[in-house]
Amino acid sequence: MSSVLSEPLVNLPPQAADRGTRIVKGACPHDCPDTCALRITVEDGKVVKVQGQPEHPSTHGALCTKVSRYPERTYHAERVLHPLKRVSAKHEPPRFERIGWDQAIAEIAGRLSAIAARDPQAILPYSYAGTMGMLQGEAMAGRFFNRLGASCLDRTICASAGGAGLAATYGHKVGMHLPHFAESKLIVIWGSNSIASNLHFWTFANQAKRNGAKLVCIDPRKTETADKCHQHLALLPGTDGALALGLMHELIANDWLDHDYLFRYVDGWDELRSRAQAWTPERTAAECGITADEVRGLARDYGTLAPAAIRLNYGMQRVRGGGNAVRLIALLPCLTGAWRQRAGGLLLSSSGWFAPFKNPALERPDLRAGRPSRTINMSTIGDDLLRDSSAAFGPKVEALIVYNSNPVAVAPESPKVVAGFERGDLLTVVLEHFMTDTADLADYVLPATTQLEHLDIHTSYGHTDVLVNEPAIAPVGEARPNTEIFRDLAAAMGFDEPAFHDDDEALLRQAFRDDVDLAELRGRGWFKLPLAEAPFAEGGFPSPSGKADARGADYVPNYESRTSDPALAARYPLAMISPPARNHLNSTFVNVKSLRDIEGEQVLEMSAGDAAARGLADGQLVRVFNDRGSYACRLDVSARAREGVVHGLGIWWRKLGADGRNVNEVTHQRLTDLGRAPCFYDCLVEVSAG
Ligand SMILES: Nc1nc2c(c(=O)[nH]1)N[C@H]1C(S)=C(S)[C@@H](COP(=O)(O)OP(=O)(O)OC[C@H]3O[C@@H](n4cnc5c(=O)[nH]c(N)nc54)[C@H](O)[C@@H]3O)O[C@H]1N2
Ligand SMILES: Nc1nc2c(c(=O)[nH]1)N[C@H]1C(S)=C(S)[C@@H](COP(=O)(O)OP(=O)(O)OC[C@H]3O[C@@H](n4cnc5c(=O)[nH]c(N)nc54)[C@H](O)[C@@H]3O)O[C@H]1N2
Ligand SMILES: [Mo]
Repeated sequence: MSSVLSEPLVNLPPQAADRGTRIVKGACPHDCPDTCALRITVEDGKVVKVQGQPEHPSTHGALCTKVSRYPERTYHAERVLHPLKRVSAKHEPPRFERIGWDQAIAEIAGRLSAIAARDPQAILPYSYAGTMGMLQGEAMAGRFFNRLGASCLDRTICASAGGAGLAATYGHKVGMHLPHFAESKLIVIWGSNSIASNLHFWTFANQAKRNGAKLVCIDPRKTETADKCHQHLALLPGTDGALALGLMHELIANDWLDHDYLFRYVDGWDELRSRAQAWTPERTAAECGITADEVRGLARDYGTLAPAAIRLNYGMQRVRGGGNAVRLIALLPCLTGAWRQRAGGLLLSSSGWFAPFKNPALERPDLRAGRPSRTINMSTIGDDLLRDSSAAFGPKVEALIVYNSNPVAVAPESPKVVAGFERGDLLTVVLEHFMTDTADLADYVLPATTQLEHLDIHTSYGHTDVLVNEPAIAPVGEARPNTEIFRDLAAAMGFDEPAFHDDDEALLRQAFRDDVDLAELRGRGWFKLPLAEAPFAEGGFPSPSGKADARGADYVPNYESRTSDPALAARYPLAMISPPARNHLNSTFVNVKSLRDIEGEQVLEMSAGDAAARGLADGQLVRVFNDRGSYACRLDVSARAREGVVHGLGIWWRKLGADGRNVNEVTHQRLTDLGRAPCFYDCLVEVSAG
């Protein structure tokens, strides 16, 4: 075995006769705020180890359990290694035959061309963040669908309520810089299980804790993060906006306000102040299902400890009022002037910091050439696949091209999603690594490369570095990068614009404007954006007025709760949330055995009181149900659950569930107040013996 080769060789393409040991610079592709820099060890053409880059500041040499198992996923015995064509009917158990790439591309291009000749808007792309890479995400796919004139997809399934709330308040998705949390004196971890889903933030929070900071966790579930905080407020799901108003009430009553900051840098303060004055600690406590003393205590900490930082995360915006809740919480640091210090303020997403550096033409919207672009919301795919053509809706969806997503498992209200995917007249093409629930319902499955096999470039929504991912190995089997598959389809459909001849190296060069130094990026593995330390110390928000906007922000209660719909709550008294399981990444990794073994099986956490009231025992099989559907899982009677709230930890592949279903069987497709996002955690259910 030869020794580890030094830096300059990292950019060499993987060779077929790849001998010796190489270290390759990579980036974690997953939908997670951490976007870690990877150090990939390749021996004789095979990846033997994936580690965190020790030199990358936030990765700091450490990876989560999931991604350190990346080789197990890439070399998994069940990887899809060649194109597959369906030979069974959609409603029958899936059977596929192996076909060659030429046949697959020719047949798919032929069928898409025939549909496009009638109306290209009957074709819909469906993708999310299976990889967050800019190239294997939308760079070439966007060009293809723009040139085709296909329907557009509104990518709302995760973060668009919070994103819209943040943008309505600050003008963009911007916030504190990650490392500065280490210097805070109070950190409020709000709607986030950081230890499970934002581990590299937790490192900084822990540093602050060791330096004497107080940590408070606001989460209906007593998570592993709550265990490690000084205080945990277990509010009812969807009541965060009320809590924010209750805190404002106390900040006003005790004059813990930065009047100068409010006067200079906030629009609509008078209106917000009068709204907040109606939210006494008692009223707030009643709405949130906590005590008035908890409201007062948190307000005192927030008003008197400095610098005070809030780590908001997307867990709290998956409810009807998610957008307004984010607006109200994002205004808290404007009331106290916490923004004046770099270790004060708030972070929900840092993704807006990248916007001025990106090339807006990468996906070539000009190729649409003025043709109409009907937009379909990915969160209502269940309803939309079942719709006929109409003047309001436009053409019926006849073809669906799915990549970087597993909608049959992750989209709300699965009974409708499955019925849509089972339509005999729907052409479904799925680009995948594995036979997911969605691939099982495809007409064609095309094998895609994993992050170890392709080039990519990454931004982040939790830090502010650009990362490169160099290919470490040649594609496994006949897998091709998404970019190549869309180039092949474009060629077969006769799209001959130069944009379709750009290879991945060319795409990488086009991803950013000139102010990102590609030599530095590829030499070191990452590029740090040049940004101000305390971005809003003197206002300067990226909003039209430069001020934070408080106008119209108000509490919006859930669709489904005991106060907003008492009749429904009488039949389905339990509020169900379905947050991520620590060892899965959405529905990714569920099929990696070592990780699935840690999670065991699909469980529902319930408090001892709620279990006793239903005569249910720990470990038994139960049925979770409402008017939309039901699924079976194992009951975990747990101190992590408060009374009245149950947790269906997600997101399992349906086919690995006890009865072939998962949590989304009971979630609904109604949308949030802002951002047209799903309300996964705004959901009432009942539970009985299975
Ligand atoms: N291990 C792991 N990491 C992940 C993921 C994963 O599946 N597994 N998913 C990734 C993705 S896609 C995302 S979007 C990110 C961020 O994803 P987030 O959704 O922020 O993930 P969590 O940190 O689990 O935060 C959810 C937390 O919010 C809590 N919560 C639920 N409802 C409410 C509510 O109404 N109010 C409040 N205050 N809290 C509530 C849940 O109990 C849970 O602990 O995480 C990413 N990281
Ligand atoms: N009930 C409930 N439902 C939820 C959530 C919840 O908390 N509760 N969370 C929601 C959230 S926050 C999100 S972000 C969504 C996530 O939904 P999705 O974005 O669909 O995420 P995954 O389920 O991880 O599926 C991603 C798929 O992309 C594939 N993939 C990865 N890399 C590549 C690649 O390079 N090429 C191709 N072709 N495929 C690739 C993976 O194999 C995987 O099957 O789910 C949402 N659904
Ligand atoms: Mo997400």
